[in-house]
Amino acid sequence: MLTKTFNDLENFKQRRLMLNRLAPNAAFILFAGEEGHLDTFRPQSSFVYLTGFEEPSAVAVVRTGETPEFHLFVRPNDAVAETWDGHRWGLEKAKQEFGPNQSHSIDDLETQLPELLRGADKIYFALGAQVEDDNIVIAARDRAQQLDRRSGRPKAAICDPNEVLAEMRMVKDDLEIELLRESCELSAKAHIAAMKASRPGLNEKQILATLLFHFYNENASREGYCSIVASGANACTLHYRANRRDMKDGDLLLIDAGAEKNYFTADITRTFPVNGHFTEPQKKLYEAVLDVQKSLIAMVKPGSSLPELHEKSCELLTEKMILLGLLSGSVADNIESKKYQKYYPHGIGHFLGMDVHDVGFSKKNGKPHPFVPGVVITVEPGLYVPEDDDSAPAELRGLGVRIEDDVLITSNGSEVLTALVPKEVAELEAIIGQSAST
Ligand SMILES: [Mn+2]
Repeated sequence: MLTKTFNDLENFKQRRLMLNRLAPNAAFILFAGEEGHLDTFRPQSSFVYLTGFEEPSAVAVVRTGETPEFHLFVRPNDAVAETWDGHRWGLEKAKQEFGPNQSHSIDDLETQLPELLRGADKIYFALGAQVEDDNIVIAARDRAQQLDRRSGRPKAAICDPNEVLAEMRMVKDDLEIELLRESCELSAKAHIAAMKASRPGLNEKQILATLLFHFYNENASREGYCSIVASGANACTLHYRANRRDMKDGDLLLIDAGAEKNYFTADITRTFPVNGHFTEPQKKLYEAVLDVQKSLIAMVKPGSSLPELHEKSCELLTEKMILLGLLSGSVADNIESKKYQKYYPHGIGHFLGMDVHDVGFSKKNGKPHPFVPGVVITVEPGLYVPEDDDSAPAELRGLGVRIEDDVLITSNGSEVLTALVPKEVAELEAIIGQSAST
């Protein structure tokens, strides 16, 4: 049975009222999404953020203005369907439990929607996700204008809801931070367990199993994203997800995994030697990335920004690439020619929250958008040397290192929410393989 698991009604109500201030006289239309055949259902983040309702095939309409209204379209009770797919709140209970002014059957969406959109200056709806949903909303918008034709109103503009919702979701309040902290902590424990379990001869899949055991054993809802367990040269494939190679003695293992709980996800990466001992070249590369990651985390504070951090990461990593013999020439020339991208092809990080790549603005009007307290980002520099890169020192070929932590911007700096997971060489060497005999 679905329950209101992560919040009480008041929080959702406050969020809907906030829309009133940010977007007066508008209609927000949010679709929960549909249930797939084989996967577990997870409603769209902004839908849950505003409603707390967790069922598929639901639609929320929030009207702002002088008399704000909230309408919830849900699947009606159906004894047969519920025998197959489980409990539904149904119209009456949904109204009682989730506090809309009115609940409706989802079957009535097309007929009811035009009335709910009448008089709105703007309609906030994410076009382009499902063509059927697009058609329903566009037809309802046109019908609403016909109903109001005597007023001479033009058709309401359909706008991206993230113009407003990303602004809200980007800055986490105390409750959201508490939930995110919980996800980070349980993901951190799973990473530590994976380190302890690591040994040559295991398959990547077995390390994945360790991670998942600890996620679910701590009551996670699901993986926040497809976990990456990449040994040896697989670490150089940024989105490696086959996770099925036998790990060899002398390999590095890169794990990028985070659990979602209460609709907030962690995003953690660690890289360490499968057998518990860094070789000298592995250590050189690893410490280069670690050094850069620490310098960047020290820069995270109110007023700094993702573009600023990214630019600095390119500079610092390019310096390291030159020291490691991967590049020659000056830092400036290698940045100008983008040669550094061969070994550092991705961005320094992203916003984190209900989605792993959470909504938010890294720039506004072309300018870096400064962090404020409550924003959470990842800081994840990496260096990846392709196996077949003849221009790289032979000892570094086929090595990939990324180190990623989740960082909360606070009023006077930042706090690393994933600090529990070791990343110093000595700490890692002490912990890896600890439980390998059991
Ligand atoms: Mn990430």
